[in-house]
Amino acid sequence: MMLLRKMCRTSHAINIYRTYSVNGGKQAPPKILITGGLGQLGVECAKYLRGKYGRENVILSDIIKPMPDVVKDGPYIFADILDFKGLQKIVVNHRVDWLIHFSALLSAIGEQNVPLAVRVNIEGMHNVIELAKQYKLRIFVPSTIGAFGPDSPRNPTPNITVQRPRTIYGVSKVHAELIGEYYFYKFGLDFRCLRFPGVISSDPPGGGTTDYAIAIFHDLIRKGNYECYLKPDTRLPMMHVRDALRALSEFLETPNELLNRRVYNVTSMSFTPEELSDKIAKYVPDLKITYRPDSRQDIADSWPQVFDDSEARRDWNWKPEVNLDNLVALMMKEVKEKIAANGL
Ligand code: AKB
Repeated sequence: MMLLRKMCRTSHAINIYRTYSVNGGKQAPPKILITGGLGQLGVECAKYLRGKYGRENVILSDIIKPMPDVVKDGPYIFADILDFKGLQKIVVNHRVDWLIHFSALLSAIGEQNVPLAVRVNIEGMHNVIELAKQYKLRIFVPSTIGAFGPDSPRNPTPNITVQRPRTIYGVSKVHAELIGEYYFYKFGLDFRCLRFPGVISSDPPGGGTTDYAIAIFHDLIRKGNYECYLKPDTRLPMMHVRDALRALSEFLETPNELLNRRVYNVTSMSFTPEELSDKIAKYVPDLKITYRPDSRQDIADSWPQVFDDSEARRDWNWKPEVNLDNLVALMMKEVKEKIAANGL
């Protein structure tokens, strides 16, 4: 049985105000609300956490009408992160304890609609952080390698360094990191944040710069060729979704007293489009890759190449499991299954 201590650390005092006991203990497992549930991570995250805490304890939410298989998996509700009262109602009615806030426009799509990115990524963050403070929720917000910029050291990029991103996505994520830390120190909010590298899953890409590493599998499996929007030698940190969800879950369960920070870098590997396609060639021998760099190249050139996650390894034992070889094997299998199931 694992005891999860939720501590309230204010600028004046430290006091424990809630203890969770999961995996069959005396107290109930946390009730978890996931926002932006139909983005890249939501559905898989809900599956993962339902396996741990029970089907009914993880509520997936979004403003989009879900496919029938999403609803079959467990509770799904409408939640608009720009509607504060609506969010209050959900937290009260469903007795939410933990909030996982995935709603965000990613880097490339954010550049195409800056006002919308400001609303969703910044105003939305204001709502959920205030909500978490009011109802004493543990709140997880993902950040990203995109929270760094051309002035940051790129190889490796440490946990604490210069952050001057040049995308609205990056600016909104630095804002999220800072306001979360501020609420932790000022109000004792249990804010937790991981800076993810490019997360690779079989779901089709969703407007990110690292998404070539997803699209390449879909196109090569379906057509045998892929036109890459990044140069062949563009090195970026990456992680399979399985590692990303395990990192999120282990981090959320870590007792507060072990955390020296509220924001940690995590990663699994770094590779270039050329290195990735060389590995895929073992499965698709006559593949054809062409390169036509576009505006996403400038974004990638301002991001970390190798991410230093030594602080996460030290403080809460983070250890990736999926390397480049496993990643390619997993993706070949998972994308083929997805295409067969959905005809994507
Ligand atoms: C993106 O490319 O925008 C995201 C990210 C690295 O945060 N995948």
